[in-house]
Amino acid sequence: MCLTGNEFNMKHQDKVYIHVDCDCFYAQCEELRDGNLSNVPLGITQKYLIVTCNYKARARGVTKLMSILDAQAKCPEIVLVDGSDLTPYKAISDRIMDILHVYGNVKRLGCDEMFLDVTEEVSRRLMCEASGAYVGHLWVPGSSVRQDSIHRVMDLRAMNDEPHERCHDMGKEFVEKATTQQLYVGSHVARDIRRVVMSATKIRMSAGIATSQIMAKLISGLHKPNDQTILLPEFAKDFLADLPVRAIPGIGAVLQSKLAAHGIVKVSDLWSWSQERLCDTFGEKQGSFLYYASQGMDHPYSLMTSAGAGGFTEPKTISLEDSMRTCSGFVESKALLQKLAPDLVYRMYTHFQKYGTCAKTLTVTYRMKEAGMHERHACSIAMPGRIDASSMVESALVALKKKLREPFHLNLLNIAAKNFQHAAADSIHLDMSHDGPIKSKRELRIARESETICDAPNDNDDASFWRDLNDVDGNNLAKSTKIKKRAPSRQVTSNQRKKITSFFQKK
Ligand code: TTP
Ligand code: MG
Repeated sequence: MCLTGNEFNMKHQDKVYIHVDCDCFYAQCEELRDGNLSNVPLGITQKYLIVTCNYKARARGVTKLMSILDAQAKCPEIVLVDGSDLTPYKAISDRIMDILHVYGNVKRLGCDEMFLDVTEEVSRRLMCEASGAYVGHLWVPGSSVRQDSIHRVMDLRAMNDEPHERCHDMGKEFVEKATTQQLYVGSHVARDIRRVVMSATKIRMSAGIATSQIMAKLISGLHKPNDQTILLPEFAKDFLADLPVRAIPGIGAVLQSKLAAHGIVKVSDLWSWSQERLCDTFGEKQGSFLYYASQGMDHPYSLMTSAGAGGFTEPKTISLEDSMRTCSGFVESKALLQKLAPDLVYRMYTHFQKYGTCAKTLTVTYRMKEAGMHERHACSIAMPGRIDASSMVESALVALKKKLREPFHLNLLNIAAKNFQHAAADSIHLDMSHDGPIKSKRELRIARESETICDAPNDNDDASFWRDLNDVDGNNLAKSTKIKKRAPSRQVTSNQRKKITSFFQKK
């Protein structure tokens, strides 16, 4: 924690990380189910939004998180498939995780993106052969980067191909540097991984290869779809300089506005701030995170550990949430909690089986209807001794009653299991007798769900940046009924959904 940036950088520069991210993930999953969907512009919907779309639809101007209405205006023949049941996507995601383990320690970031520490695999390969050439793309200063859509600051794409003569003409000395060689070999590992995933699951993915996780993630989408990019550490600051701070994974809307209040808009604006000043202004955890991130380095907290079964890093939080137009009073809150709780119990159960730990704290987070979209309030309570859906609902209500007085109107409710501690199997009372996960999920149409991998400073986690983004259009909620009626969407029936689920599980 007290290492200076340079000391830390020197210690970690010999690492090789690959960040992989599936291309239009839900859309690819649906195309696998029904091959005909590959030939048409396809949008996957949740509520009133296109959560993703295939690249045919993107070529027509449709983007992730566009409203259905806007997407239909851009591309009237778009085929829409409801993507609110995440079960088939999770099944495919799990299969990809299993494959990646062969190549090194893996950390799951979201359902379609993972980090791999391939340092050992690279060293093994380097012992046999040096690599004079990389595969895929190499980012060099001077290549421009653009934001893929107005809704997603962090989705970066290369504007033009890198000037090839510059990549290949960087000098023998440069190419022979140990880090360059490692990353070049890393690019071969990334290509192999993408090929194996493709042949085993038919899913295309893109990758970023760098000496830090943060840079690997930032560059992995530059040449989407189905391609990969290397970033050498000496170019990290050139790459970062003009990026808006919000593009940094871990900087959510809340932190972005705090930074803006201090005149920090671009990443390079952070460079004139010392680590001490950042910590004094934004707090120890957030300040040091900002310092490392602005240099393109991983914060020590976020580094991959081999903790957890099979090399998985144990999630620190399991949370489920739903947003709605209005949820008024405790009776309606209870009804909503009753929908969320069974799935949380199920997730705690699978978590316990995998890691042998059980959450001690239950946190309920809510957003008042009249409040700004990033203004959330949280209240916590001890996890009930016997963990079943109804006692979880009762505990959550007790927590809410400490904070709220009727009348009140919410438009978002989240319940989270936190503070996981080791527990003996006979001391845990997890009862799922009321609801199985599939049943609850189908009924629920959970807007989003998340497993937060690391304890992140405030809004510094992937789940929250998805959440924030989905909320960007939150004030369009009122339109949703109208849209649904007008949309000639090809919705999947529950029978079809059953077939899809068993199809993916068999594969
Ligand atoms: P992304 O990786 O952001 O998107 P993508 O894989 O569809 O497209 P890309 O080629 O640009 O990577 O997210 C993965 C999946 O998560 C996506 O297929 C749909 C879902 N998703 C949400 O449910 N809510 C969101 O806000 C976003 C951005 C994605
Ligand atoms: Mg993706």
